[in-house]
Amino acid sequence: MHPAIDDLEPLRALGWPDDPTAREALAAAAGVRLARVASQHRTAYDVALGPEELRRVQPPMPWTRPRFPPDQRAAVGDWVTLDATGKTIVDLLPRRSVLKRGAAGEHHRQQLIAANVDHVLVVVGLDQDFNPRRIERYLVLIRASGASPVLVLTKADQCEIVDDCVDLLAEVAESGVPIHPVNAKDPASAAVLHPYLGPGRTVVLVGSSGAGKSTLTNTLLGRQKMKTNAVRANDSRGRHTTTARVLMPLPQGGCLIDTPGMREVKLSGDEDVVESFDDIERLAADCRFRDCAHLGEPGCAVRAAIEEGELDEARFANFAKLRDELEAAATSQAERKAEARVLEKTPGKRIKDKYGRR
Ligand SMILES: Nc1nc2c(ncn2[C@@H]2O[C@H](COP(=O)(O)OP(=O)(O)OP(=O)(O)O)[C@@H](O)[C@H]2O)c(=O)[nH]1
Ligand SMILES: [Mg+2]
Ligand SMILES: [Zn+2]
Repeated sequence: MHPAIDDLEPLRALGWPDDPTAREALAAAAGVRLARVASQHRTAYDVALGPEELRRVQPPMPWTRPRFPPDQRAAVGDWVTLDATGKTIVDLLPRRSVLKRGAAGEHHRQQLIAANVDHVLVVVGLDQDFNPRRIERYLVLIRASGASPVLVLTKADQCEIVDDCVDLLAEVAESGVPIHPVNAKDPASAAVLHPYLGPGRTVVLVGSSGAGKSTLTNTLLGRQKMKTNAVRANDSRGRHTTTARVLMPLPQGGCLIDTPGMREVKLSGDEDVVESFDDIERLAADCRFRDCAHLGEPGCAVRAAIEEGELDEARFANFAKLRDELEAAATSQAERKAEARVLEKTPGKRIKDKYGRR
């Protein structure tokens, strides 16, 4: 058993769900103390042991090997157990959810954004940041995460067409995805988000730089913890003020993870694009060909819907783009995994490949 993990109450305040699945996972883990990853550094982690207690710890040896699978190293939000010294991570608990994206660059690598979150709050400014196509991308990523999406439209206090924007997004998001226009600076307005917060719960805020993630974080925390910065007047772009992902306990219990603004919302390869566009999927059932790609085949119900104005052409174009992008990412992902398996079996291979076979 875990002698030091008898008292789970401080951890519940940190978002520990304390349900049978979570307890089972904990019982199966090695290590003597449970903690939650609050931030990541080049080689070390800061973990929280309770709402008031942060500690710098080291990863276990295997994680430091270059070939160790990156998704099996801890990300912000992960639950880990520590050894008897309390200074080294021993085990990573199975994740209930993990939000990831394709890392920036051409290599189709994956980047973990946050683990064990219940809700992903997509923070979008009701200024020039507002872009339904980008929101569609976020929704595809979130669908694959195991967490639920919530759309938070900030700067509602500065926008005159809030209702129109909400209506527009209601067509983009699947039914059931909540949409909340807020003034992120105003606690009374941000209070609509309280149902997603509280003991045993975790939210992560994602969105472009300048959207108001840190402003909202400060308002929900009730203090100015995160630095914020004005956006550029001409295009509403932020200045990438937040530079690292960080998990913070909230006064009402539970945790919130603030993240740096995303320049690119790339698919990781593990998503399912069709699932997120259920309107297109429904139309496709009436296409003449089972495998219709809706690119000009005869008897295509999707093209017909576009011509009749029932389906937004721009939404379809985004769907087609995401579908291609997913295929490319998934192919690279599969190739990388196959290569890793070969390297695993023949440790000298990488060096031989690099310097030429002799
Ligand atoms: N009026 C108004 N201003 C807001 C609102 N939300 C954010 N802002 C302002 O928008 C600017 C950018 O906000 P930040 O919270 O720094 O944005 P961020 O998403 O954290 O940006 P990065 O850290 O760069 O990713 C700040 O000047 C905020 O005061 C809002 O709802 N209403
Ligand atoms: Mg920020
Ligand atoms: Zn078709």
